[in-house]
Amino acid sequence: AQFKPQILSTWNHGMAANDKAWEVLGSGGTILDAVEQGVMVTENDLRNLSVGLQGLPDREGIVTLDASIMKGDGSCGAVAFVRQVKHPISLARKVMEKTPHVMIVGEGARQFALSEGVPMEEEKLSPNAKEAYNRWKEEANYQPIINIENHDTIGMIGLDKDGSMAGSCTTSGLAYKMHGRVGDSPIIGAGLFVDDTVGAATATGLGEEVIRICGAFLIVELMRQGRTPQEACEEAVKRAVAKSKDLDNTQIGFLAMNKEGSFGAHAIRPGFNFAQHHQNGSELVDSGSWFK
Ligand code: SD4
Repeated sequence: AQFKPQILSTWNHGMAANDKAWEVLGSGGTILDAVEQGVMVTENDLRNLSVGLQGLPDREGIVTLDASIMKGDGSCGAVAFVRQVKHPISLARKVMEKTPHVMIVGEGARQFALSEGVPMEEEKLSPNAKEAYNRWKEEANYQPIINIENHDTIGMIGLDKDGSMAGSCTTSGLAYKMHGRVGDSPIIGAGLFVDDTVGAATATGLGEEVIRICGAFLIVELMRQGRTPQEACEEAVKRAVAKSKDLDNTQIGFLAMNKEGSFGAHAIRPGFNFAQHHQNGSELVDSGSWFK
């Protein structure tokens, strides 16, 4: 069968990431290479304060990163609560390909990164992150904030012309989180899930609320049962709204596609968008939402 290649990723920084992923696919890379190298663009983007080492720190002023990667055949890898690693997505891929494990966290993940010789950086807040952190310290009483405007994790899902699928998700997590806090992004089935007999899904927003409902897995299972990607995302949002512990302060966005190349997205509140790249070009699409 002939499949329609497509790359989707969360938020407008997904446009640049998708361009890269598309280029990788076009030059003979696998779909796994595409979703890895695509989000590496965002991990390198100094303007993004929610992905990569330039992201906002935890409440101790330390940047800790989470990432996961998954192939449609069920292979997956993740790192969480890792410091100093420039490309957590590549480290997640190494966990998948070079270890018998799925997830390595914290100092163990940093040690693994050192042993693999991946690019690392001295710990130092980026100028933007430092300024924001100092402002937060003055005002926040050490309380993690749940800023519904301030989510820009990248989750990317893709399909190639042979019907292979893969996904990636990478983040510095919630700004000013407690030290050691891990969100949904590195948790397979929460922030990311891919099964290339069915489809793929990824999530952004308040990770606690995504984990609670196994968001990405839920969406893929709903698609397996016959829902369209759009219906599946809407059902997952409904579920998240019903189970939310703090609906007034929660934003979540889900993004999904199935093997036929149909796609969908939905969020709790307005403002979520995603980038789409397919054979006819690329665009930024606004999702619908539970609250209007
Ligand atoms: C987390 N889901 O750590 C991430 C945050 C996020 O855009 O999506 N930020 O909970």
